[in-house]
Amino acid sequence: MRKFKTSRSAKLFTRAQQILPGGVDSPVRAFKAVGGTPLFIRRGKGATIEDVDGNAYVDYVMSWGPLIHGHAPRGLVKTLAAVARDGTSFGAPTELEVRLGERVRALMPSLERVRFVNSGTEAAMSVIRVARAATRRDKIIKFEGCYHGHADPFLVQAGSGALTLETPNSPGVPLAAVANTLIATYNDLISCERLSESNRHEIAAIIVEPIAGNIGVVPPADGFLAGLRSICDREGILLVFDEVISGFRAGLGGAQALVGVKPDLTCLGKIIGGGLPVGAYGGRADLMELVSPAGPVYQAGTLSGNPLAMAAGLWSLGELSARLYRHLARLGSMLADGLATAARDAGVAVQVNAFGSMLTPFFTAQAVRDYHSALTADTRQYAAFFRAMLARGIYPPPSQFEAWFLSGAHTERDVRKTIAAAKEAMKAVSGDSRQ
Ligand code: KE4
Repeated sequence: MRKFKTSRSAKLFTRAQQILPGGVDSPVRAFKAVGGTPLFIRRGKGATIEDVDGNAYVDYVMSWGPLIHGHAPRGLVKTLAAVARDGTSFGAPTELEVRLGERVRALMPSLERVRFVNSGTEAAMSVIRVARAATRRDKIIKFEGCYHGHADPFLVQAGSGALTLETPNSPGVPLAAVANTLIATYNDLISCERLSESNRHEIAAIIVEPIAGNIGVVPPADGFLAGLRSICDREGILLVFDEVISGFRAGLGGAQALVGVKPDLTCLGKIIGGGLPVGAYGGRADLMELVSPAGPVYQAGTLSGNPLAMAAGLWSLGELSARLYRHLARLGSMLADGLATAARDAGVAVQVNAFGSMLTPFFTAQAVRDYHSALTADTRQYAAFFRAMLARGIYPPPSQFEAWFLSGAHTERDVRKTIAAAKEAMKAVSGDSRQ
């Protein structure tokens, strides 16, 4: 294990903290949950990133999910250069957004209409507005540990960085803003039934990550999503799938195609922008036709449908193939098995949850199937494991409650290198625990 020099990152982090709160533009990047100085990244290529000190790492953050084809694929860079030569934004409609909308609908037919925005947060906050307008109801059900961006109504028992930094409920969110947000337990239909019965005719929507990624990876239990569909059908509630992570990650039609449950509305992001700022929401035409200017539900955005993001999304979706998903599934299970074996051989209690090319090693002996079981994970052990992996040239998510992502650019060699590093890192964790 060679000692990585990180003095340039350290200097930049000191400077960054004088202008950016916490020295970053998104909290989870600050390494607060894992210790040490965040690495400032100079470039990425394929499955590898390089920090400003020239150290290279096999990357499993992959920008938190968008880069299903890896960093800076040649075709994407070429496409962006060509589009940029004609202008970066017009504040006017372009053919690119029409084509991307048509491509999304072809792959995910439940999105009969779609609106592009600039982030998953915007997509989720807008889709709830549509659901409330359509049903004339105010309440929503979300699940503990699921994360739908940082808009006020969702910052209740939120996952991802909010959970990582122990602020699942954020100051600054007025009680009134979350008074209509009901909290259920992921993979627990009874908790949803109870809420729908005690709030009959008051709930506009149930919003769920069909494959939870922000608790860390927690796949849906058999029947869970179909059960939500039945509750919604019975109670006149709209079912919203937040597929910002799972959309096109889990398969060509997203989680909804894999599980065979059709939501009324869907949020998308990440992969449909190929690493550029993007979000989208869409679904049944009768609902989406409520959105201004077709209908009265107002939502707008200066850079919505931005030509560069649309072109990046078209390129990314155009490169999706059955062959890619087979590659991702194979490497995903190879990595999941390798991490589990490394932990077991080192005597460290780890549960590896995986779904295709996304996975999370939870440092706990308990099976992780929801927020509370995820909270049994030893975050100190994860932090020690993270640091030991970084020291061996592997860059996992700097949080126990996030997903590791593979890409088409990852190779068997990368995964073997990662497993070899994990074998040593798990021994380091086990050694620490014995002290
Ligand atoms: P953004 O506003 O960050 O584009 O998307 C919010 C969002 C909505 N829905 C789901 C299911 C999401 O996972 C996200 C954002 N994901 C996190 C990572 N788990 C973003 C990383 C970050 O906050 O820096």
